[in-house]
Amino acid sequence: MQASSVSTHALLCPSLAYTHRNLQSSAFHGVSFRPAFRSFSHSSGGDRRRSLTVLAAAKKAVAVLKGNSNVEGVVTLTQEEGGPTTVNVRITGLTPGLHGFHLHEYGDTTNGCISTGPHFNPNNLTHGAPEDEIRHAGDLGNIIANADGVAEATIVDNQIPLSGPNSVVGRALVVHELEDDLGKGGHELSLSTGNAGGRLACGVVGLTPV
Ligand SMILES: [Cu+2]
Ligand SMILES: [Zn+2]
Repeated sequence: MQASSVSTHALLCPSLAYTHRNLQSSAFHGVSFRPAFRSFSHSSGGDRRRSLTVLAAAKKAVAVLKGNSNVEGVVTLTQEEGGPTTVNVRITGLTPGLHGFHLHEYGDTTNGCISTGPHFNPNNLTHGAPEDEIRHAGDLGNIIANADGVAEATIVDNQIPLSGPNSVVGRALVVHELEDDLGKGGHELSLSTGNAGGRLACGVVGLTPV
């Protein structure tokens, strides 16, 4: 359990993000996955067919972030069964610089972003950096807005699956006013929120066609 919760988290630059997405849709789905599925559906080995069917399952989700300011954005999450989740972020209207970016526990925006609750934390740990072993599952670190207030990022993380007991579907993504200190700022809020300030925009993660 502990070993599997060690994070593989990577922040790729935007140009790599597009390459990655193209590779996924052309090479992965078109060539690799579907022929494998089709060939086994003709075979009589029931168990082997079932395991390959699971391998072929991919999930995709999207969150549309809005708030009480002009900060807004769209975030897509994709996951091949058993693999990490790739999060593609584009948020506009930010002040230039770093902004905390998290998955919060609830997909509830009845009272704005406040009602999304605390960071998603199924293992009951303290706040940290995405690379840390001790972190909330929802700790996705910071995104960086450029001089135009636009933040684009691709985050790859293995603690925010789109299925199973710790699925983040139905929870919410939140972008913050300030930099997340990743638990190391020494502020009284560092170990719970990273002292990332107000919630500028949020959106519920919902399934979308792959
Ligand atoms: Cu947050
Ligand atoms: Zn946290």
